[in-house]
Amino acid sequence: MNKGTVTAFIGIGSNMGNREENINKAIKQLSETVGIKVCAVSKLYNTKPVGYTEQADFLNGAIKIKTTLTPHELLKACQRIEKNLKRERVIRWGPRTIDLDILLYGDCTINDKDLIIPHPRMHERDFVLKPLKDISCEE
Ligand code: GSY
Repeated sequence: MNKGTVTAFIGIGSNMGNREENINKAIKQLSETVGIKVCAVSKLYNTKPVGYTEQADFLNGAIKIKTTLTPHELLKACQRIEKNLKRERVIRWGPRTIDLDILLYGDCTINDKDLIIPHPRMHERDFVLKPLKDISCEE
């Protein structure tokens, strides 16, 4: 990618249906999105649900991308992929086929009604930090 390209990290998780397949489909759709190049994908970890605990275990990972999209364009792309994979918000913190969270976007900080970057709870979530560590040092 050319000038104006930013490195960003996305957290990914699923705890409904075929979790690994959902995650792989989401990564494929990310990589097929104009303006996004997937550079690294972490290992996937089976994790106990945090917050609302009466739900199935999650499979969690992290993805490093290079992107020419703005943070809000990237958010829209993630939301489109969640919708394609039939994510439904039945219970607020409840089960989901796929969850894509922008964790970091270059050295940007954003705090508006739609988007907070860095992700406000990433530092307290092992299911985010562990996969992020897998890929954070790769160039
Ligand atoms: O915020 C992401 C959705 N989520 C998760 C998750 O992805 N993994 C685990 N282990 N617990 C979670 N609780 C929520 S909400």
